[in-house]
Amino acid sequence: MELKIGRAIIKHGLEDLYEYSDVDVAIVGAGPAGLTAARYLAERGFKVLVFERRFSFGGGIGPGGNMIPKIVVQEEALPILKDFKVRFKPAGDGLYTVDPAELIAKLAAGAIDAGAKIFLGVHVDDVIFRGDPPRVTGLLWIWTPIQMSGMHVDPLYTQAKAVIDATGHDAEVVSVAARKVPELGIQLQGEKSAWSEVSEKLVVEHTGRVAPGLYVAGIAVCAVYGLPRMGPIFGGMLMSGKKVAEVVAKDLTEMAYAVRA
Ligand code: 48F
Repeated sequence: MELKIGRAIIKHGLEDLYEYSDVDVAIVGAGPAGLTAARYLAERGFKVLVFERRFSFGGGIGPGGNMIPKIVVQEEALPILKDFKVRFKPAGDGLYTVDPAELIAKLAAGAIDAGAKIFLGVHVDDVIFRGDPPRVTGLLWIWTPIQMSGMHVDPLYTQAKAVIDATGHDAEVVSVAARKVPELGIQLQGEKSAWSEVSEKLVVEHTGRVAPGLYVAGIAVCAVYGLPRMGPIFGGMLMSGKKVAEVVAKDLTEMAYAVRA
């Protein structure tokens, strides 16, 4: 029996790793922005892979507001909650509260049911770039426990037509690209202190392409463009995830036409 269990895991697990070493879109981070983007891209027919460093979904959703188990979403983002069948309760002034566990579960299920693949326990370490002018063409990744051990183990590659940084406050993928591929011309501005209503709008406005092949969504947008942060209000994260999906879908469709022409 043990032989069969082990072989089932190795065979099917390695088949998945092989299959997803080449994707249309690689999203880093299974927080609200990454999962929302994954769903809207996968349902358009793109091959989507999400890398998540932890062994769980949801990023910053789980702790609610300073551990009180509710998060807030504003009216403009309700259509996204409805797409994912997430329930909400009016709190006045165009604000609604949502249960964090329900939001995590339904965002993840929505992304997976739309066809996105999620690999848990993966730390994305670096980008791959090609060409002059340069374009980001993929990622280097390593299992999180290996990364945490501090031992030098060479990572593996994933090729992607588009990479989305949805890594949260530190914008880890854009940061490494800015530092190690200066030819991309990325200048990280650093996140500013809180001004929630302004930042919720600016995050969505600035969501999109940072450099050829590289996109940013969610709170990582603040670190890239020097925008104020917000607190436990998540409508901007959901709308940013949806917007980056639209931008990437448009770019990849245009790329496909250009190749065929
Ligand atoms: O932090 P996170 O939830 O980012 P988000 O989707 O949403 C931000 C909100 O949670 C909150 C906020 C809203 O008002 O301010 O902070 O923009 O999710 C980011 C996910 O990316 C993973 C991390 O574990 C988290 O689940 N992550 C970060 N760096 C890496 C990574 C990495 N290098 N490789 C893989 N996963």
